[in-house]
Formats: sequence, structure tokens, C-alpha cells
Amino acid sequence: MKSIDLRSDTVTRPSSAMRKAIAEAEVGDDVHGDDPTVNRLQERIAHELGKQAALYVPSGTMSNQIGVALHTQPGDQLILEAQSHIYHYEAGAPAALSGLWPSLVPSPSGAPEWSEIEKLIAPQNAHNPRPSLVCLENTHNRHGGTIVPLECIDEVGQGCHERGLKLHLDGARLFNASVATSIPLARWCEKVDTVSVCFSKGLGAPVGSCLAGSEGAIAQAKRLRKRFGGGMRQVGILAAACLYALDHNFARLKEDHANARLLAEGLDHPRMSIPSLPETNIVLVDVDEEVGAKRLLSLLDEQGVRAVAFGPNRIRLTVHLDVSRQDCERALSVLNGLSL
Ligand code: TLP
Repeated sequence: MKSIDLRSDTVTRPSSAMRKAIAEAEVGDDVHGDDPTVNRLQERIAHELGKQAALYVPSGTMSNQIGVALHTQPGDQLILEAQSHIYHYEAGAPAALSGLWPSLVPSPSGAPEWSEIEKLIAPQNAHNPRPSLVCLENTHNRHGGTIVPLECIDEVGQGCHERGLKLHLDGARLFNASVATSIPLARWCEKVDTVSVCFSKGLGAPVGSCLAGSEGAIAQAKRLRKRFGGGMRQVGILAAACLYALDHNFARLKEDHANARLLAEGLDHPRMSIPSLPETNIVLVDVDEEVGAKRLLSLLDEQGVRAVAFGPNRIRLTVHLDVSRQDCERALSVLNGLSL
């Protein structure tokens, strides 16, 4: 029996139509700016995000870290939402690569109030780090794919600019936020200085992210991409998959959102609960302490359902392109039928 892989929306495999687009891609040396397919992707995504320019990079992590590096100097203060991917899952990169001093702002669902951020800004004197950058994440992964409201992003962007700080948005799943709200991508990015989007999550491309911002920021980002080892050569074969994904897999994200809801609403087990209904494609499930995430995951795995732990008593189920409604129904009957 085929296993149902709900570990992440990064596990999708390219379809044969996507592979055909890959095979037929026109390519060139992208470090020289000669790859027409990469150039097409960068121009298109910059336009869709409402920014002057964009840069194709190998991963969401690199895209975020270039964004972080280009707005900061070593020793600066970086303000992050406390559950952010940049803080938790990027291998300590802000400290290791950019020498930054992080301050964390907690929030119930990934949308901190500007007033809470402002309280953290280090006063300007010779004792303190220089505050230079705030990062937000939308949708918010560790909070369960929550949509950070547009008003929050606009308010934080405005506050940052008034105080001379920049705002970077980790939009790895901004496509999900856009589909779920019908708010265009560009509107989400109006008040942010740089935004990173991933093609290798819900859109189902095998590799790649783009960082978008002003012409000046992206020119600087290109140097940082080289420094971080992300300059790639005939990479149009990958950019072609991203273009294919934008054309074919963007609007369908709403199916993933409906399937995530099906999972959450159908969960009916005395030892499990849903902390909040999913807003997009991520479902968090809490399990009784005596059972714990580890044991739950191994019991699910035995029955062909794969997920990941998001804490000692919490697992994450992520719905994507390679998971059908029927798969979700089967996963649900496995979950509800577990004897714990
Ligand atoms: N997230 C992965 C894991 O690293 C947790 C996942 O399975 O969800 N920003 C956000 C919000 C992300 O969720 C991720 C990947 C990234 C950035 C990094 O992207 P990659 O994996 O391309 O470096």
C-alpha cells in the first residue's frame, strides 16, 4: 500500500508534464546572467510580488539568509517572531553567517503587534546593538500555517520604516496566503523591503526560491548569493519547473486547504485534539502527554501515514499536491482508529 506522506509540502515529486518543461528548458550560464529561463522566472515573480527585481536561489533558507544579510551589519539587532523558521530551523544562520544579535517577539499566531516589536528595539547609544531588521513569516509554519493578517504586515512595515528599520518577509508559503484570502501577492508585499518565496513547497517544484526587492537590494543580493555558494550555472532546467508550477499549481492550493480542513474537522479521537482549525495546508494535532508525539508518529508510520513532530506532544500534518482527498480520508481513518 502506498504511504501517505504528510511530513511536508516539500516532499512532492515533479509530474511528467513538469519533467517535460524541465527537459525542454532553454538554458545558459546564470552566473553570467545568460539563462533565459531563469531571467524569465525572475522577471515574472518580481512583477507578481510588485517588486523591481528578483533573484533565483537554491533554497528558502538561502533566500531568507541573503535577505537578512543584506539589511544588516555584524553586531546588529535582528527582531524575529519567536516561532519563526529563521530562528528555529535555519541552523543558527543569522548568528553564524551575519553575526546578528536576535531578539524574539512572541505572538499567539505569528502576527505580533507593532507595539510589542517597538518595545524590543534597542535604544540608540554606544552600549547597544544597532537595530536594523524585523522579519515576519506568512503563512506561519510553526503556528500551523496561519495567515498573518495584511494589517499586521502593513503596520509592522510602516513602524519599521518610521524607526529606520527594514522588514523582510519569509513568504515560503505566501502563495497559500494569497489563494486563501484572494489578496494578490503584490498587495501582501507593499510594505516589505524584501520577500522570499519558495517554489518547492505547495507549488510542487523540485528546487528553488526567489528573493525579491528593489533593484539595489537585488544587485547586492547577487553578490551575497555568490558568497554563500548559491551561484548556479545552467539552472534554467530548475527555473522551468518553477514557471510550470506558477502556471499550473498556484490556484489549486485551495484544494490542499480544503483537504487540510477535512482532516482537522474529521479528527475524532479521545487522546488527540486540534489546537486550532487550519487556515491553509498545515494541520497541527496535539496528543496526550502519556502517548507523546514520538509514539504517535511511529504508530502512524506502521500504518502508512507519515508526519513530523512539532513538539513533544504535537505533530504536524501537511497537505500537498501529491496527497488526494481520498488519501486524506484514509489518513483520517488511520488516525481515528488508533488504539492509544
Ligand atoms: N520548512 C521545512 C522545514 O525546514 C521545517 C518544512 O518542512 O516546512 N521558511 C519557511 C516558513 C519554511 O517552512 C521553510 C521550510 C523554509 C523557510 C526553508 O526552505 P528550504 O527548505 O527551501 O530551505
